[in-house]
Amino acid sequence: MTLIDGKALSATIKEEIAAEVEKIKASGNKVPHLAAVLVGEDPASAVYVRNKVRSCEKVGFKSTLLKRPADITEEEVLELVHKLNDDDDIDGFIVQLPLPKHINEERITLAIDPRKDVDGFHPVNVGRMALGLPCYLPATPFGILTMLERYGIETSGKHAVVIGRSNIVGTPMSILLSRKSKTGNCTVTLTHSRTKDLPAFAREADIIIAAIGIPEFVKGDMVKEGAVVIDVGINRVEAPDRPRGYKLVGDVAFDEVAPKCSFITPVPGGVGPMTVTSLLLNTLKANRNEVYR
Ligand code: L34
Repeated sequence: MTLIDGKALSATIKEEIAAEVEKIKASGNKVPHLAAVLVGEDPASAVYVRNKVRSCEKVGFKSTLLKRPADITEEEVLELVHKLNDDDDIDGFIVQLPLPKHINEERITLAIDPRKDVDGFHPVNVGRMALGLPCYLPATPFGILTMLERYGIETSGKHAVVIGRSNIVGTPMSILLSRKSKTGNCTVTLTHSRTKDLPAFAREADIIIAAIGIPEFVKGDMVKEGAVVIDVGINRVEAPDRPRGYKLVGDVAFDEVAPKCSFITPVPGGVGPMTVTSLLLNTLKANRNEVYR
């Protein structure tokens, strides 16, 4: 069993990005600038955005964090988005999700200029992704593809079972793995909460992408010997003995599943850091106008 070290891989890619930033500087061009909008006090979102800002600093990007209170109106968020769209110094920006319930996430996402949508959440980027056109790939699926590629994991002809159909992970992952491309060419089964006998599908998988948001949902008896298991879940479960009062648990029952796997990602230190690094890669693309020319 090989543990896919997302933290270490992410550090390696950040060094590569930092080297690119040095080249950009040396040629007298503007360094990449990422802005992040964080609304409200969701503690997990605060951690994720902090990791994004720190990673920008690490690679030499400029970053701007726009923190707003939970009671901000939808109109005010839209105004902020328009400002960021129009700000020539900013190459790309994200609005961290989830947003408070009174704000329509769809409306906010649609307001983002696709050219600055480094999350790849705007329908223009989602459509381009589905057609295999140049686009910003959503960061989590992008990070997963990068892990598969860098660990030399063959995907062509494999049966991938995606568990969960969210807009930001399950759905794009199923499309990307099935595409005719380097880390694609899989036969994909997309399973979800209404799937009948989901474990039977999981047992047939060469590659499992667990992104259903239920702690330790994937048990040992749901995994075939030699399978590749990518755990996208980051669930906070109460743990009074831990300093923070909680621990992070994936969507995979790691201790049961790991011994059966050829490759598996841990939580934390797996997909999470790769999500952050992929956002940096998208911002670099934005800075270079690689997607929209
Ligand atoms: N707009 N909203 C927008 N873009 C995104 O790409 C995200 N996502 C998801 C939630 N909402 C979003 C993230 O940023 C999930 N996500 C994310 C980012 C970073 C990490 C996990 C999820 C991460 O850094 N995880 C670390 C430690 C987490 C911790 O200590 O709590 C890990 O090792 O998994």
